[in-house]
Amino acid sequence: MSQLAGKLGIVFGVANKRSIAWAIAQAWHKAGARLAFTYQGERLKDNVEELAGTFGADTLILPCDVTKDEDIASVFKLVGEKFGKLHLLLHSVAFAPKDALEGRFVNTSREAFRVSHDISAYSLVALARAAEPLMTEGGSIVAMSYYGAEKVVPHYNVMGVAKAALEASTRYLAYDLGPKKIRVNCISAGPVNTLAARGISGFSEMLKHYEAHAPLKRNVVPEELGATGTFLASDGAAAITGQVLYVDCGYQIMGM
Ligand code: NAD
Ligand code: 0WE
Repeated sequence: MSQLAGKLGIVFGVANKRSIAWAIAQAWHKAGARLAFTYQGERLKDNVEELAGTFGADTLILPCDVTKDEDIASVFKLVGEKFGKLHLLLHSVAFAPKDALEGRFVNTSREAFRVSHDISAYSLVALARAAEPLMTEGGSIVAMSYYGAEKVVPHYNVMGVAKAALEASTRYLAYDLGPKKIRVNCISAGPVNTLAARGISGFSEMLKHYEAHAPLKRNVVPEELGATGTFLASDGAAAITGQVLYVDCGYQIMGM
C-alpha cells in the first residue's frame, strides 16, 4: 500500500481520464506519493484540474509545453519551491503530425521528423536535466514507449524512430544519472485505447490482433501499467535502470 510513502513526484502527459499518465498517477498516489501535474495547453487545463484536483486542493498543476525551455524551467522552479526535492518523474508525452502516421515512412518531412523527435524523445532529456538538481535523494524516471521502436509497425512510422531515440536516451540518461542514484526506465506498453490511439485507423483491429497473438490472449489494462509504474518507482526496483520493460501481455516475445 505505502510503497511510495514520502515520495514526491511530477507527472507529464495527462490529457484526460483515459491517459496512461492518469493510470500511473493514480497508482503512485494510492501508493502514498505526493504528486504535481503538468498539462500541455489551456485546452487541457480544466481536464487536468478536475482529475488531479481529487488528490487535494493544494495539488500543484502547471502548464508545460515540452517544446518550450522556458515552460520547463518555470515548472521545475515552482516544484522546487513547493516540494524542495523530487523523487519521481513520469514522461508520458508523444506527438507526431497526423499525416506522418498515415502515409509511407519514406515520405516523412524534415519538419515532421523534427517535431516528433523534439516532443517524443528530446523532451525526456530536457526534463531529466531539469529534475536532476531536485533529485537529491535519488530518483526514478519512467517514460512510455511502444514496440514500434524496435520492429516495423505499419503506419507508426516516424513515431517508431522517435521511440527508438527515447529508448536509447533512457540508456544514456541512466548512465549519466546512475551515480546520483537516479534510475531511468521505459515501460513499453501494448496498445491502449487512449486519446493518442483514437483516430488511428485500424486501431481496433490491432487490439484484436494482440488478443489473438499475445501469450496471455488479451490486451493490457491501464491498471497494469499503473502497477508496473509503481514497481519501477519503488525501492523494489532499486537495481533496475536503463531498461525497457514490456507490459504487453507477452506480445514482444513472439516471432510469429
Ligand atoms: P494521451 O493522448 O492521453 O497522452 C499523450 C500526452 O502527450 C497528452 O497528455 C498530450 O497533452 C501530451 N503532449 C503532446 N504534445 C505535447 C507537448 N508539446 N508538450 C506537453 N505535452 C504534450 O495518450 P497515451 O496513449 O496515454 O500516451 C501517453 C504515452 O504512452 C505516449 O508516450 C505514448 O506514445 C505512449 N504509449 C501509448 C500506447 C497506446 O496504445 N495508447 C502504447 C504504448 C505507449
Ligand atoms: O505512441 C502512440 C501514439 C502516439 C501519437 C498519436 C497521435 C494521434 C494524433 C503521436 N502523435 C499523434 N498525432 C496525432 O495527430 N501509440 C503507441 C499508439 C499507436 O499509434 C499508432 C499505433 C499505435 C499502437 C499509429 C499507427 C500504428 C499503430
